[in-house]
Amino acid sequence: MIDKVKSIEKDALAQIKAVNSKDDILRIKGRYIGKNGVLTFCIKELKNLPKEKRGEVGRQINVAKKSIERELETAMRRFFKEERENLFKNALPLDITLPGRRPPLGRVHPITQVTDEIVDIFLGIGFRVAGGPEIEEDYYNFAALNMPKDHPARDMQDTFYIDTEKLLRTHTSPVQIRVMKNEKPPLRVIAPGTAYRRDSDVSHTPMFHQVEGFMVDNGVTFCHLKGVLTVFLHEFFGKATSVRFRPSFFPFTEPSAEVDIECVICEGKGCRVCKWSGWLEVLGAGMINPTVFDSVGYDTERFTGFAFGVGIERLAMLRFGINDIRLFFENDIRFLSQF
Ligand code: 2NL
Repeated sequence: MIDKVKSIEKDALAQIKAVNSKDDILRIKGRYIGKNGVLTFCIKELKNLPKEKRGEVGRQINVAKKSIERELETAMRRFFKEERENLFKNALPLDITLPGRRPPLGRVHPITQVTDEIVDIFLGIGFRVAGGPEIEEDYYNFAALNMPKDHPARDMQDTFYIDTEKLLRTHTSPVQIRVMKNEKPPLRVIAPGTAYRRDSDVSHTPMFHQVEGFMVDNGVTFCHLKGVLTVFLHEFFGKATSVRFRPSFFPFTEPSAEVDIECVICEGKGCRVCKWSGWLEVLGAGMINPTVFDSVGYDTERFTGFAFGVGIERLAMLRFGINDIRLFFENDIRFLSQF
């Protein structure tokens, strides 16, 4: 029996040496140590041997089984190794120095970039930011700003009405009225945001963006207005840009002014953008009309203030050299990805 086991082991090891595939290995495994394998059969035969022989034969079977298993394992490893090497041999050459493919990244919209820049400048000179609803009441948008019911600025032509009470705000002034009604001077506040007017051509869109601002305290004068707005324009367009104030009219300010900068396109020499004047209008401003202070309950003997409004699209067009306002809202990725 011992000799039989040894000869089985010898046969198995010889066959393992000669294998050509993983399937060969699996077949040999089945033939010798599988459920119906010859060595497995020997184990079953042990019980037919005399008791004193069983130990020795059993040990011999174990030795044979171990060595067959070890050789099967080694042969299997050889095939795995070859397989892995062939995988690399047949693969396309890999250039690990090639640059990666960048995932497309979003950008901050140019209107948002310019808004953030304006807000940063005013934060730097002591103003804070306020916000409010875009659906407004007639009172906050018009009445409190000295615009009586028959005022042309309230005309159906310019305003999107929702019903007789509610409308889309036509400027961000109502935000400032709400702040004044809720708080006491001294106040320095800006209100950046979206506004709506029934208007659409190369220089107007039905939705547009504004930053309005105001300062109210005891003793605020037109000098403060000029100083603050000049600092703002010098920060935004550069210190070398000349600034001028012209008399104007707004129902909510008295006196009122429009503010021009030297044309940033032609440096004041005259071009199509400045209509050959050398100047560009960029701001409206004025001393807050006492009737507005009456609306919010401020003592006009104690307090004065200035207010201003700036259109963001206009500043963004000048900053980036864009000639059609509608480009900002078409959301063409070829346009937006340039900023
Ligand atoms: C313009 C003109 C302006 C204001 C806005 C304002 C707000 C309150 C009271 C008084 Cl609550 N005035 N805002 C004042 C003057 C001009 O904007 O042309 N904006 C683009």
